[in-house]
Amino acid sequence: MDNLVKDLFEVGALKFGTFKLKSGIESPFYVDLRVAVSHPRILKQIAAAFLKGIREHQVEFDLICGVPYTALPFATAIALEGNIPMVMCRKEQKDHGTRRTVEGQYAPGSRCLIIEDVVTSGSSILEVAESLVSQGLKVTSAIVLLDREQGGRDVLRAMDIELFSVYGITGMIEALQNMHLIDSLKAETVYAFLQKSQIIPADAKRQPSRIPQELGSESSMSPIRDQLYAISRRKKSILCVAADVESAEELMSIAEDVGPHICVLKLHADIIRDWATETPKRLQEIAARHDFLLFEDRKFADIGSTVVAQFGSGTHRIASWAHITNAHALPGPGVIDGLRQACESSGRMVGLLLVAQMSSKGNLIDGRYTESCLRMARDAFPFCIGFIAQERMDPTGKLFVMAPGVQLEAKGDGLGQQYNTPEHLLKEKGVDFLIVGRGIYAAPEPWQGRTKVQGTILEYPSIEYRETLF
Ligand code: S5P
Repeated sequence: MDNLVKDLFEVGALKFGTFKLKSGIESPFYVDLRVAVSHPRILKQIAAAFLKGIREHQVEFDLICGVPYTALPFATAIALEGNIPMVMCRKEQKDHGTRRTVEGQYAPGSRCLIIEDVVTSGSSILEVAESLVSQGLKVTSAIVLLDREQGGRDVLRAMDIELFSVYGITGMIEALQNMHLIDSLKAETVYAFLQKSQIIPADAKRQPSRIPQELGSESSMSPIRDQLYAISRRKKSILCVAADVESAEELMSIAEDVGPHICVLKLHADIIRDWATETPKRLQEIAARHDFLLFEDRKFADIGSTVVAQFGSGTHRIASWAHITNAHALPGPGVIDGLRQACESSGRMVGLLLVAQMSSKGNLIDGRYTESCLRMARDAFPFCIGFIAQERMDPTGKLFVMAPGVQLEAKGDGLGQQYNTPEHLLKEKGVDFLIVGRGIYAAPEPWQGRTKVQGTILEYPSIEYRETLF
């Protein structure tokens, strides 16, 4: 086994130094197993190492599937060496022909072992597992050549997938040290890095959300998401206030009142009877002064070409001022493509949230629809940055959840709205941000000499409040 580690090191598949990862984080080591395809001898060794791991762990399965792209040749080599049937999972769904996402022949209910090259968060394995399961296969385990030991195993376990590994990074570092290929200083730097870059073990639905500790550590490819997280940390706020009022003056007045306490102000521009050209400018000025983002809750739900116009033109010209907007996934990915195109034309970046669940009683969204939203949102990251939903969606935490239907008392409004308490949504459901409308701007009592809005808002949890709670 050590021969393989040595060979990987020598062909540059394992590098030590300072490397900027896609996420922006600097890592003291870099793993690039793609180079293995240029060395048939190494590819053969990799297949043998996987087969040994599979035997040793007594993994039970009927067929294998590699995570595209790097693990595809690995899976092929394992299939050949071990005489094991294989299926292939598409990274992109074809939009012609069979529309299958899994290629190959298999009996429904067959157990599929996922093959991966490197695991960090486990999200790539989860995506493949979702495709396989949607096509009638069972997925209960995955095996990886190198586990970076940053918490991916726990993420997968929370989703009922057992992860086996041929190497853990710690064992690999020890082997390299024993062969005098790296010195102890390098090894220590890697250990220190691993310690500080753990992904929160996510029991997907029940863990408290990641905002307090993690939002800072993980820079993303989405400037809007980064901006939101930065505001959230600066102001210790997880609140989005929904200002569903009918006049521009009322809207401005709520924005001024809640401004210091929120990270997002959500509005329905089409409710405002006197919307004017300067309304968005005034909102932008208040948002900049109080440091919050503007979220137009337009819930786009039409074909791509129509949403291009709805988003960019018309009375509200949403793409020209909103920081965040949302859409239903119902029309398919075209709705996202349309919104993205309108953004590109306007030259402004807007973050999109998909409505994956609703708070209203009797809504028609079911589990399969929500799963499809998750897939669509992942495909659309970093344009799509999260969800409107009632519970945590993405166990890796890359896509956040804003939950509406929040009041201090869990009841309804007589028109189908169902309220949950902040504690329930944060603690039990693991959502990231709370959307509160009437619970704040229509609260009954003024409080200690403040306006009703200012008084009530302080009763909702901040990041600090939540840290003491959990
Ligand atoms: O499922 C949903 C999705 C949304 S965006 N349920 C909701 O209530 N909303 C919005 O959140 C709704 O349009 C309203 O603006 C806000 C909730 O307001 P509240 O007054 O009931 O807190």
